[in-house]
Amino acid sequence: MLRFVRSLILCSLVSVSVFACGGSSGPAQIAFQSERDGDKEIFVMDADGTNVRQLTDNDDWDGIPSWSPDGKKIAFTSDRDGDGEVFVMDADGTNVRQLTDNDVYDGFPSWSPDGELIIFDSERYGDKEIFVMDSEGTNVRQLTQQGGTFAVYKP
Ligand SMILES: [Ca+2]
Ligand SMILES: [Ca+2]
Ligand SMILES: [Ca+2]
Ligand SMILES: [Ca+2]
Repeated sequence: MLRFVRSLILCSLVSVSVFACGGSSGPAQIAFQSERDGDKEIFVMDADGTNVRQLTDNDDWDGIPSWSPDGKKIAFTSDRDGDGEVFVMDADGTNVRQLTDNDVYDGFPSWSPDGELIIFDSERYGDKEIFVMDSEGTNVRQLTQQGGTFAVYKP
């Protein structure tokens, strides 16, 4: 019986720890876009609306944030190079990397549940279609042929 109770306690501890480590290793957080500084920027706040932090800061359009499943990165859309591109940054706003690079709209990124892939919209061949790429921006494949946008993975 004692052993059973011990394993129950251990299980609870492990569950709590996994839960706390999952997502963003801490309290639940929310990423969002806001125009409060005059143009669109990405912000993060705690789930109760407190502790708001601004992650992007420029005069361009930054929005449509998407958390990586491990909570460590945020993919987003920005037109800072003149048209929409998909970018990814660390969850504190540092280490910004551009994943797409062309002269037409790319945006609305969404992470696959395993964190390996990002789906997004692109007008690179005309109408908006859904594409997928590795989370480093390589190996781009087109998924739709007859138009598509705002794609999201099932969790
Ligand atoms: Ca700004
Ligand atoms: Ca901005
Ligand atoms: Ca683009
Ligand atoms: Ca561009």
